[in-house]
Amino acid sequence: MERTLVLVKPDGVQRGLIGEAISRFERRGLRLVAAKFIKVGNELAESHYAEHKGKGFYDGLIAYITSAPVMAMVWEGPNAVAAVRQTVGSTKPVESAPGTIRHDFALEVGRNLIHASDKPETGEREVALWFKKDELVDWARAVDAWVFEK
Ligand code: DAT
Ligand code: MG
Repeated sequence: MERTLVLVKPDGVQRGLIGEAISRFERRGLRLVAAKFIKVGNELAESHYAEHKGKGFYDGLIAYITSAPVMAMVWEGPNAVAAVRQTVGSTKPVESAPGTIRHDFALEVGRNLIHASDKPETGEREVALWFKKDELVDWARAVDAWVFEK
């Protein structure tokens, strides 16, 4: 089953949107695998955003993600990466579709509330970066057969 890393970023936490985000992923049918509420240090922030090092917004991005606690989660399901990106919406909130989290709650790219892995390979890398193996919970829901075809 495909897995993806989701962060409710500091603005989402400060604005009381953890529950809203979790609720949307639950309603979508995704299965929660792991969650932790943590203050992100520079080392983790820099590894997580390594692909953006050198870009104009990089320093602001590191300052933002380390500015207050985040809610880090792993969600799984068929095509979990694409499903979560769709529910989250485009990077720039004003370009995201109505009904997405970024559309419904955000205005600025530097305050776009949620991180979600962008490809299955990124999902694997990011899950391993944020969670130890024994923090990932292998479980079945009674409703799984009504959400997952196989
Ligand atoms: P996403 O978070 O949708 O995967 P990304 O990986 O391209 O987007 O960028 C990571 C984060 O960096 C993004 O959520 C917000 C910030 N960011 C991206 N492009 C930016 C820009 N042009 N100006 C300011 N911040 C930006
Ligand atoms: Mg990205």
